[in-house]
Amino acid sequence: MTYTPTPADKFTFGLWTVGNVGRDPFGEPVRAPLSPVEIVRLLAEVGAWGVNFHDNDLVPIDATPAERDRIVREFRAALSATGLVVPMATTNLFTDPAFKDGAFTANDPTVRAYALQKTMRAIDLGVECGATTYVFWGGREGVESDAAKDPLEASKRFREALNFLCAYVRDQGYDLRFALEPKPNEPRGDIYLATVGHALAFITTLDHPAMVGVNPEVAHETMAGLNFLHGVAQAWEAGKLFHIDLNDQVIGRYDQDFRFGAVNLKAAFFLVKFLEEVGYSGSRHFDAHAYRTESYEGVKDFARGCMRTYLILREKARQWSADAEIQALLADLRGGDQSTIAYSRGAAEDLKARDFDRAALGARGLAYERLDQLTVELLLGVR
Ligand code: DIG
Ligand code: MN
Ligand code: MN
Repeated sequence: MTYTPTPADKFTFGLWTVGNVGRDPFGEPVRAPLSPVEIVRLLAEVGAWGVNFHDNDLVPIDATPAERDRIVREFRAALSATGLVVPMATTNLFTDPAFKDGAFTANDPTVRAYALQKTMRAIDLGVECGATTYVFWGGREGVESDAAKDPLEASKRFREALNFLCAYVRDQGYDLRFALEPKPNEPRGDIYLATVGHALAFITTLDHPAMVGVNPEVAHETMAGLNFLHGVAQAWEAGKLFHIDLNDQVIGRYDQDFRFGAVNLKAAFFLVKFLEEVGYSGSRHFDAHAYRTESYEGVKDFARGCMRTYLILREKARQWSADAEIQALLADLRGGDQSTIAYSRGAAEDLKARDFDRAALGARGLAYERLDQLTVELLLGVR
């Protein structure tokens, strides 16, 4: 196995990921900025399939229409020359000071209107470059103090904005689906729609819920102390896993956006196993960046590492499913009558009358230690 990425693997990176210049709250940039064209070429060199962007990753917020057209023309020429595609686009509604109190949920109605304008223009740009998924990460949609904003009013504003933008996409006839990306906090003290669960519930309240899904991110659910796979599985079951942001994160820390698999290999393994087993066909998007210590050669190591780890874990998942001892344990654990009890009055009466040997139910050893150790040993390469 060479673990070399191919277009069929659908690995994507945002312009902002490998283009991250290493600025952090305590330090200035350590890497010179790369142009969108240079980033496309870097991603082609490491074997990515696609590239995503926020509007202002590609077109500076104060660019003239002529500059915008030139930048887009050069970017699309680089895409044609390298074969990279643009599956996803999104709006930067979090950097400019105008959005310091949020965009769609800002208390100032003029800010909310400007956010809609900026998003419509960014949607046009994304569609022009071929995007079919549009992500909404509400990085500033939140509060430091609940004195500042009524959560019910904020939810109503968020809904109105998404309903307006869904109607815009339908009116334009765009082939575009929206994916909400939850995060519990940072940069705001608390961010609305904090987890996948919050977002899935919110989607049901929209005018066009079929157009809207989720874009779960490993680091964000992990920051909330949650099991990322469980949120992804619930989104998948609901038909709402429209996109996914892969990276890694130490629980309880700021958003680290580490290289995929850099922290919790077992969690990454079960995630890859799930995505491959259910046949997830969307982008494998790495929303992550290299350590601040790295040169651009290190950034390429970062990007290659994200993809290699995914491919290695995909192969490990195949081994796990073919491992006779693991599968025998699973057969034993999951064996027996698994049929569901469909309700009928007779079924209810039979169940109420049934004798259970509660002691026997509690006495059985389930061999999860053996099963997990075999999994760990497979991941450690000794099986
Ligand atoms: C941060 O995790 C967010 C932004 O980078 C972007 O809006 C979204 C798309 O990956 N993720
Ligand atoms: Mn993140
Ligand atoms: Mn993300």
